[in-house]
Amino acid sequence: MSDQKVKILSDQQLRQYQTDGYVILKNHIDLSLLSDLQIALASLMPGGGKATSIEDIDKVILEAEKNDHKFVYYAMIAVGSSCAALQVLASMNVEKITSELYAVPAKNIHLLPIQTPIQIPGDTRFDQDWHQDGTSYPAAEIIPTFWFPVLHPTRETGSVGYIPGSHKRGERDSVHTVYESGLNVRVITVEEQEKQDAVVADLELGDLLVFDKNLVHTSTPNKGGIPRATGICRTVVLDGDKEFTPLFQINMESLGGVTKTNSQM
Ligand SMILES: O=C(O)CCC(=O)C(=O)O
Repeated sequence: MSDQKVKILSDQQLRQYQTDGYVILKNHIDLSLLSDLQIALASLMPGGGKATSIEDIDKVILEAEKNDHKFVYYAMIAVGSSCAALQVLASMNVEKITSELYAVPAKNIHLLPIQTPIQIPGDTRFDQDWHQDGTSYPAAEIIPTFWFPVLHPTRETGSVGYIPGSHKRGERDSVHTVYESGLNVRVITVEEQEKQDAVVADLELGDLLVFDKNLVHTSTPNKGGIPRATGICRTVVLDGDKEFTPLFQINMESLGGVTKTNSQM
C-alpha cells in the first residue's frame, strides 16, 4: 500500500474538515461503480435479479418493503459483502482520506462493514434524531463516517443535516433511545440556535460526505416518492502497539482501545 504519495484532499478541504467537522468531495465516486452497487443491492431482494434500470430498482425496493421489511433490512446489510460494494470502497480511497484527515498511517486503517440503510418515502421509522456517531463506538479514538447517496441525489430523497463546527465541543451527553422499529440512537438535545445553524447536505450521485465522530447530525425525512439508499462506512485505526479487537470479532465497544502496549502484556 502506498502511504500518502498522492494527496486526495486539498489544503482547503483539510482546513474545512478541521473547522467544520466535515467535508464534501464532489464527483468522488465513479458512477459506473455506483450503478453496479445499485444492481447488487436490488439483486438481494425478491425479484430484483432482473432489475437493470434505476426505475426497476426503485420498484423492487418499494415492493420488497411492502411485502416484508426484512427483505430490505437483510439486503442493506448483505450488500456490504458484495464485490460491487468492495469495488466502490476501494475506489473511494477511504484509508488515504482518513490518513490525511487524522495524520495516521494508511496501513493501520481498517473498515467497518459497509451498509446501505434504506428510507422509504413517508416512512420516518428509520430516521435518526440528533446524535454523534462516536457515542456508538466509545473506545474508538478516530472513526470518521463516509456517507454517500446510492440511488438518487439527496434533494429527491432526503439527506442528513449537521451543525458545522459542533465536533469541537467533543462528545456530548446522550440518551440511548431504542425506536419502535428497533433502530437505536444515542440522542442528543440540541440548542435552538444550533438547529438554526444546521446545514442539510446537498449531494449528487457520486459525491461523498466525510464527517468526524463528534459532528452532531440528524436524518432529514424522505419526502419524495422514491426510496433512498445511503452508503455508509466507517474507518478505524488498529495498531499493534495498542490493544485492539480484531474486527471479525466485532466488539465495537473495544475498538481502538489504548490501555497498554503489547510489550507490557
Ligand atoms: O442517513 C441517515 O439518515 C442518517 C445517517 C446517520 O445519521 C449516521 O449514519 O450516523
